[in-house]
Amino acid sequence: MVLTIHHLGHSQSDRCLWLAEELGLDYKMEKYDRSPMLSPPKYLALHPIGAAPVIEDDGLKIAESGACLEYIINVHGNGRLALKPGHKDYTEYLYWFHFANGTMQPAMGRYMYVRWAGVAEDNNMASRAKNKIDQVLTFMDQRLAKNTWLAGEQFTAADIMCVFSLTGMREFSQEDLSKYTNILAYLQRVIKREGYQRAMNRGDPDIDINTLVQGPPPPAFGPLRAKA
Ligand SMILES: N[C@@H](CCC(=O)N[C@@H](CS)C(=O)NCC(=O)O)C(=O)O
Repeated sequence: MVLTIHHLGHSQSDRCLWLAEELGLDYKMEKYDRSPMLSPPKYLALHPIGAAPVIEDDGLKIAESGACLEYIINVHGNGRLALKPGHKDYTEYLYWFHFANGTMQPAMGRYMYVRWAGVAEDNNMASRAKNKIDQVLTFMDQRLAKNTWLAGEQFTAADIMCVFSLTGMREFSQEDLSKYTNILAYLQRVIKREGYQRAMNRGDPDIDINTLVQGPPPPAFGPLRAKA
């Protein structure tokens, strides 16, 4: 059975598609639309947590982006796009790979909920959440001022892990990236990659990626727009 990527539209499962395209893998995509914001029943039935991504391979079912990426790299990619112990940028690779879901995505998510709850900006909880995002983005911007990719000179799976928070996630939490010029330049490098373009065209052809990589907040995901 060929590797199957269960892709929920406008979601973190674009990481799996992007990785598979960068590695040139033969894979099958099953596409699910959000309903209206969260996973539809068919996606919920895939896994007890019901969140994207979920992949299937050889009778195995795997969830969590980080686990899916490591699995694909090790089982299908011959270790490509990961840096190994002994490589000079190994620890940077590890750091940025885990920074994505360990620090950045939770920071974006916390502020998203603060916004959705309509908490006043001077509220202690809101300002803490906002400060954490500023800290995260400033740190990443400084890293990208001196490095082409997050781990260093080489494009790696650490980039694949982090980019969603800067692109797709901003349809749900409208961060303004205008002052982070190094992040914006980095995103231009990302969208020029053929693997990224193939993944987005296959997985989310309705997304205009150019609007998601500009500084000003992009339009909200459809149902959120309708609510506003
Ligand atoms: N840490 C998880 C997060 C997964 C997650 O929350 N995915 C979102 C999409 S970006 C989702 O499936 N949301 C719909 C839902 O939970 O119903 C991972 O990286 O796999």
